[in-house]
Amino acid sequence: MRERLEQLNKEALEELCHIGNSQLVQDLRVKYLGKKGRLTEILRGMGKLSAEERPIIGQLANTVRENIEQKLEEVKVAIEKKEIEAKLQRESLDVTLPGRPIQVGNRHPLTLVIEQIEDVFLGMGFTVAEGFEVEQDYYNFEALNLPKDHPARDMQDSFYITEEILMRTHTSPVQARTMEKMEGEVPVKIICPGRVYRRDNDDATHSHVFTQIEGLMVGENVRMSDLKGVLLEFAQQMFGENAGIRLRPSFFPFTEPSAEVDVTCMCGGEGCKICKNTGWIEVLGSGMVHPRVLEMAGYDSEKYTGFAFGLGVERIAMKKYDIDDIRQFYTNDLRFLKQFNRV
Ligand code: 2NL
Repeated sequence: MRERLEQLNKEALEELCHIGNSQLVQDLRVKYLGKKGRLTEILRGMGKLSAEERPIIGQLANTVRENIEQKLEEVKVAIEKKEIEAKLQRESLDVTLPGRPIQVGNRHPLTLVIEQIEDVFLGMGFTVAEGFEVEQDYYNFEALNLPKDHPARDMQDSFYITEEILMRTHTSPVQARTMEKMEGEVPVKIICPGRVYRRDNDDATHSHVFTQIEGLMVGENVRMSDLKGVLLEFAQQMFGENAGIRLRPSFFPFTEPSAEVDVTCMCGGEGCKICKNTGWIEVLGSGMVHPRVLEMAGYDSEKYTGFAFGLGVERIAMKKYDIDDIRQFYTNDLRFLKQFNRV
């Protein structure tokens, strides 16, 4: 038995000298010292020993166990050290390399212009109202004095979803709904930005989807002069304090009287490519809200009046940033979009 223990001691130490990874260390621990290991197997024979021999062999067994354990620990530490060194070598990292830049997005040019326009009107006490892009025929046309047989409906060929539901052709339905919700309360002072849809063949100056901002003010004694004052303030904040406005008679089914509004060009009226040498840029359509529109929305048109206007955001953005094709706004070309990083 003594010999077997000594043999085991020798064999174990020998085998431990030749292993190369930490999993094998664990395997050898099981093989020699485990519950079903070689040492346990030998010690099973203890019962047959005499009373004198037993403590001596017991002590020897303990020594063998300690030897093997110590060697296991030594080998384990050495292997782990080697493994860490190899890993560090493999994963060598140059901490002096510059980091990868994080791509930061920027606002879309249309968003920049919308926000700028919103700021101007918020400053004059208007609030921003938004609504549905898929609308009922009633709010898109009927409530705006465009009955079913109205010829102006042909002018705005629309995307219909059903007989009664369509993609809105302007943001006016937001204003009609807002008035209806206010139940005759005044003042109404809102601007409504949003996407609108018209059946059109896309080209450099036409897009079947575009962005509109409409404004509406309803109250007692709201006059054409209020419209002029608000729009002049808007023109000066957008295009410079020397900007002026010019109103030309026009027609819209939802306003009476109606006017197109021109703003003096950034060239200062000298004449340039942008204003085609006229000194003026056509910026928006406007007018006094048609009494029938007020009545349909629940306002007494004998007591209250209102003005309204509508502008196309793309047209303004194209002039502001000298963009020559409206489709640029909707094709998501990063080379285009990234140019508005800091404007
Ligand atoms: C244009 C002209 C305009 C309006 C929009 C409006 C809305 C209500 C009542 C009356 Cl609820 N009018 N909106 C009025 C005049 C012109 O838009 O050229 N837009 C691009």
